[in-house]
Amino acid sequence: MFHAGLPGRLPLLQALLALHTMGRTLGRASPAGGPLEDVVIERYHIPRACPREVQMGDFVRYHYNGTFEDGKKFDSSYDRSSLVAIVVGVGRLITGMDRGLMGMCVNERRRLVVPPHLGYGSIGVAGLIPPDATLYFDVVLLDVWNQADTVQVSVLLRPPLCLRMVQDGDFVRYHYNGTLLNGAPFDSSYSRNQTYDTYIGQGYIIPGMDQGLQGACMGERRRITVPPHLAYGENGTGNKIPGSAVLVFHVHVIDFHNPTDSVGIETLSRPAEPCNETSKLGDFIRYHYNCSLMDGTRLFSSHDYGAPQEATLGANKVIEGLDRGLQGMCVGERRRLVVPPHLAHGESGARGVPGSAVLQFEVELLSREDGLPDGYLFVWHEDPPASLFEDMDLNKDGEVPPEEFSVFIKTQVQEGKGRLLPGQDPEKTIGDMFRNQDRDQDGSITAAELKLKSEEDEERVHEEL
Ligand SMILES: [Ca+2]
Ligand SMILES: [Ca+2]
Repeated sequence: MFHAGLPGRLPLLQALLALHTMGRTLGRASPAGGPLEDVVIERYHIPRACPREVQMGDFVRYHYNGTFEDGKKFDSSYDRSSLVAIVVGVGRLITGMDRGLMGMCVNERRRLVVPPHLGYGSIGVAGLIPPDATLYFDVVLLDVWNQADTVQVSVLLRPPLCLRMVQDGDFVRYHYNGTLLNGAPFDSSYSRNQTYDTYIGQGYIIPGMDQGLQGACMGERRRITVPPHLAYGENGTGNKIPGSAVLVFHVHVIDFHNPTDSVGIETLSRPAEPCNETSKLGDFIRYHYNCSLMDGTRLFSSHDYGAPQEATLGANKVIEGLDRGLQGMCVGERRRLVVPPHLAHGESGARGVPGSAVLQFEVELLSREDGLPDGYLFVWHEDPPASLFEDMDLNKDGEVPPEEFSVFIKTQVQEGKGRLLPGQDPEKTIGDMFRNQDRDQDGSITAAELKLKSEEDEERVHEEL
C-alpha cells in the first residue's frame, strides 16, 4: 500500500497529513459574503462514459496543479512527474481535496476552490503556504479502484458458434490491447504481430487475466478490467505500468485447445437422399476443402489447385484431424471441422500455420470408394478365373506381353470382375503389376511366372512359418 509519508516522494502530502486535523478544527460556518464555507467544484470536463465515480475509501491516482488566488503556483504533481496515488475520503488529504474528489470520473477535469479551513488553516505551511490561504486546484483523475474490486468482464462480441469455452488448463492464443483506465496504452500484442500464447489458470499470467479469460469462446472479443491487486500491485512493472494501476485489456481470443480435445465436427449440409455407405478408414476419397485459422485468416484451399484433394483415409497422407473428420460422411455432405493443433501441425506449426494453431476446415466429400488392402494394386471381386494364364494369353503363344496383360486387366475392370488401386493412373498401376509378374524382366510373362498376390502372400507366410 502506498504511504503518503514516503520521504522525498510527495513532500507536500507529508505536510497535508500533518495538518489536515488542524484544518478540521477550524470553524466551518461563514457569514454571507465571508470566506467559502465549502469546496467549490467546477466540473469543466466530464467524459462521456463514466462507469464508476470516486467514493469514499477508493484508491485514486490523479495529477494536479495547485495555485493561489493570484495564479501563482505553489505545487504541482506534474513538476514531480509523479502523480498522487492515495486512498481518498479517509483524512489522508486535506479535507478540501478529500471532498473535491468525490464523485469524480476517470479523465474528468475539475477546478477546486478550497477555503483555508478545509486546506491549511490559519497556520499554513512554512515557506509554502501562507496562513488563511484559499487554494485553487486543477485536477485530472487517472485511476480509481477499491480493494474490494474484482475482475470485470464485458463481452463485446460473441461468435454464433461456440463449440466450447476456455477453462483451466487450456492453451489460449489471443490478441490484446492493454491500456490504463484513462486510456493510456501500455502494451499490445498487435504491435508484435503475433498472438500472446499461454496456459490458463496455471499462474503463468496475472491473476486478473487468468480469471478474465475463463468462459471465452473462440473468436470472442472481451474487455477485461483488472484491479491492481490482481495485476501488478503497488509496484507496477516496466515503465508503462505504474504502481497501483487498474489495467484494461481489450482481448480477441483467436483459439484455444486442450490435449484432450478431439476434432469438432459440425455438419453444414447433407444430400437430400440418405446414403447407405459413409466414408471409413481405408476408403479412397475425393474432397474439396478450405482451411483457415479460427480468426478467419485463409490458409489453404483445394480450389487453389483446380482439382479436388484425393486421399486414402488412415494412410497418414493428411493430418490426423482430417483423417478423423472426414470419416462417416455421405458423398455430397459438407462439414465444418475444428482441428486442435495436436491433430494438425502441432506446437511448431508449418508453413503459414502458426505454432499451436487450431485450424478450421470446410470440407465437402465428392466421392468415395473402398480402398484396396495394403500392398495390393488390383483385387478380384470374386474368385479369379481358374484358367487365368490362358485367359490372358490372347493369341495362345504361351507368352503374355504388356499389351495382352493390359487388355486383360482393363477388361476385368470393365466387366466389374475386379478393380484397380484407386487414386492412381490405371496405366501406371497396370505397368507396375506387369513388372511384378515378369519376374525375369524379359518383357513377357510366362505361365510359370504368373502368380496371384494372395498365393504369394500365402507362400511367404508358409516360408516364415
Ligand atoms: Ca501371347
Ligand atoms: Ca518373363
